[in-house]
Amino acid sequence: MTTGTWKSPGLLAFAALMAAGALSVAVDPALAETSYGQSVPGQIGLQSAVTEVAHSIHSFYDFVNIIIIAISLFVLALMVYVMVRFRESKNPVPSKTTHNTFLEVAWTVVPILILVAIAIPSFKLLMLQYTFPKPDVTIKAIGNAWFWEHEYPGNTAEDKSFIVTSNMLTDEEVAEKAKTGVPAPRLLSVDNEILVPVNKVVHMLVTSNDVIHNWTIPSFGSKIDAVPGRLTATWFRAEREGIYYGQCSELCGMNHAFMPIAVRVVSQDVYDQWSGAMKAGDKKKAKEITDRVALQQAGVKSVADASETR
Ligand SMILES: [Cu+2]
Repeated sequence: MTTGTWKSPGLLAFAALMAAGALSVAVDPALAETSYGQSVPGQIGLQSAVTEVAHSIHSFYDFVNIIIIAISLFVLALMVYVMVRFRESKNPVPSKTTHNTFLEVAWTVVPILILVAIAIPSFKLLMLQYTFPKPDVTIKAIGNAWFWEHEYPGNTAEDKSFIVTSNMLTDEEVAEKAKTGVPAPRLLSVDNEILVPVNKVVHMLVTSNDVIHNWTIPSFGSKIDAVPGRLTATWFRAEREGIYYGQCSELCGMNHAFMPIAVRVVSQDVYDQWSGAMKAGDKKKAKEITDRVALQQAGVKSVADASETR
């Protein structure tokens, strides 16, 4: 390998990386707003956070990124220095030095300190994810090949349990739903969304009926395996109303890519109406409530209004 050929492409690639980094800082605020709950074309970075855990994941991600960039720049500077300072024409007789106690101690201790600096916030984040606050709502998510069921357990004879079965919308169904004015992203929208109240602690108990799936909502910072015969759990307290999408995140088979999860965060009042209708077995009314709140959250007053803006 000759020095002349690889140095410049390396620097070019680095410059491109830096340019990409600068771009990500300058993301359009409108784009950031729509990236709640799903990714959007042209987006760089993570989906917007709406829970304490997701906010912490984002800060940790940013913190580690700063360390990574600092180390990369430091190593690059050292390499450039060595290449210039010790090039053959300037330094024809290389030094035979093999040991330097100060340097050897430094390059052992400094990485240890960096790892400790990363480990402390990392363990804090793990503690936050696995310390479950008292639940307001508990839901059991069941993975199936290839759709999700969500069971809302009841406590008494009147407080009946109910199950929401969510299948992905086909392209035709997406086109049909878009006519109502409700945004229906392809491969993410489902026929029956689950509703949860805003600013309330939700425990999601997760299991599977067949193979290993994974229950994930990026904006909640939730990701947990759904293992047959076992119960795993995650929790979230969504601080913003809206629709939040996720996808099965464990390679589970043929239709792995086609079993999305859609969680709609609504006011306590709407949640009570919806769960009341579901408990009473009135799926039609529950669907009407979901459609109405979906239109409101999409900023559409009525179907007529939606076709006007189109
Ligand atoms: Cu799956």
